[in-house]
Amino acid sequence: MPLAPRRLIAHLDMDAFYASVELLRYPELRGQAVVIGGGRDRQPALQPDGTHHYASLRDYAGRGVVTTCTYEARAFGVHSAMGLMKAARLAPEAVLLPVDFDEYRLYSRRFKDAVRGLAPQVEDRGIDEIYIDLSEVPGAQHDAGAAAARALKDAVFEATGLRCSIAVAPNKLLAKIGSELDKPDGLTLLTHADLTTRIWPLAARKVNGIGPKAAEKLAGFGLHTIGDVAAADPQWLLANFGLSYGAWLHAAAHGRDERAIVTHSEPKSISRETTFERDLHAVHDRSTLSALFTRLCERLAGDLQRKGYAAQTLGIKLRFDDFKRVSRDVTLPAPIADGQAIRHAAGSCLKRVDLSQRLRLIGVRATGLVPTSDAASAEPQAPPGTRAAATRPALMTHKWQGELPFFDPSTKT
Ligand code: TTP
Ligand code: MG
Ligand code: MG
Repeated sequence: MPLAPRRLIAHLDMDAFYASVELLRYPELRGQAVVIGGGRDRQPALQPDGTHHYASLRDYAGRGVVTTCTYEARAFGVHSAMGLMKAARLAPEAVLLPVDFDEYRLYSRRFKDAVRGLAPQVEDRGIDEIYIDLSEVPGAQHDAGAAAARALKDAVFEATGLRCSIAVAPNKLLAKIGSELDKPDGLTLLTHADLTTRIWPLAARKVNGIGPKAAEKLAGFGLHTIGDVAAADPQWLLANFGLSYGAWLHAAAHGRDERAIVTHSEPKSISRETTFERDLHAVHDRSTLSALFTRLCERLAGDLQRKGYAAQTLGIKLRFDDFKRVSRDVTLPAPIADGQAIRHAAGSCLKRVDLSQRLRLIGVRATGLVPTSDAASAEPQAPPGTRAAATRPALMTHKWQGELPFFDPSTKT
């Protein structure tokens, strides 16, 4: 029987991700200290001569924080989550750019697609990082994944113009630590033999799973590095950190981690929201609101159906003209995915809110998602009962009697 291939797990993390995406748009800022933070109203002004006028960090006043920054800004000590005012003292000359999540999401999708094109076993870990199982990628076993990692970096650059750092290791834990070791533009190969030299000297906090609290507690016992934790008596760890976390600490510090790559994850919620161009009132703008709300529900239904889910719980979110937020939800006897049913359920939530104030924003959210079976979604005649429940849910937490505040669900909009 052939031997099982050695596990080769890569962790890929984009370099200064948001800042690097901004540099694609403003290439003249390359090489400069650039800090990302603050709202959309701080877009660089386009001058008549076609150049941009950038906001300088020194002029910033407010309570915003640094989202991320270029490596040039990091050289001054600036880092993510630092107050912008403090950052301005460290790097007054830095350029301040606002965040643009839509753009980052677009590039996130692009780099992930580029990776999947070469290595399909990908686990999504957020906007700028992924794990990739390279164990079965052709040739990877011959050079510990070096050529595959190189090819991934090139593919990401070709698809996005962005650099990333990759580490290939025997497991996720070591790969995650490794991708930071040679940032930016790093390519790091780690084996268990590197544990003592490259991993043990690092701060315990570098282990994904040792958060600030655990790190503080460890430090209280004089355990600062991963090596310190590795050297600690395992029984002592169990006694002080609990059976499960203590055992995990011991294994992690020794570089042991058997977790598989999870290529498919179920979304926790799907939502849609809209901010109005002008604040709307439930009575005075009844028909406009009703139409917008129906449309929102239909779009949510479209999202659910496209992704193959039905929702057990439906919720609404409102923001009023004074920015106060309110949310309500309702749990249904059977999951729904149909626009009309969603509209009914969302309408019932709305009825439970005092709507005397003007609204800025309205949102609908589906949670308790259950995958609709292929058969049910392909077959228009779903089993009896399912469909009836789907179009007219009997609500568990709220009854339908009485008048709805500003729209009648039967009104066509
Ligand atoms: P990171 O990967 O932690 O940081 P980075 O990509 O900016 O820099 P590098 O990996 O080269 O060290 O985070 C990815 C993005 O997530 C980052 O560009 C901005 C965002 N982010 C926040 O919004 N808040 C934070 O506190 C951090 C750390 C990141
Ligand atoms: Mg990153
Ligand atoms: Mg990251």
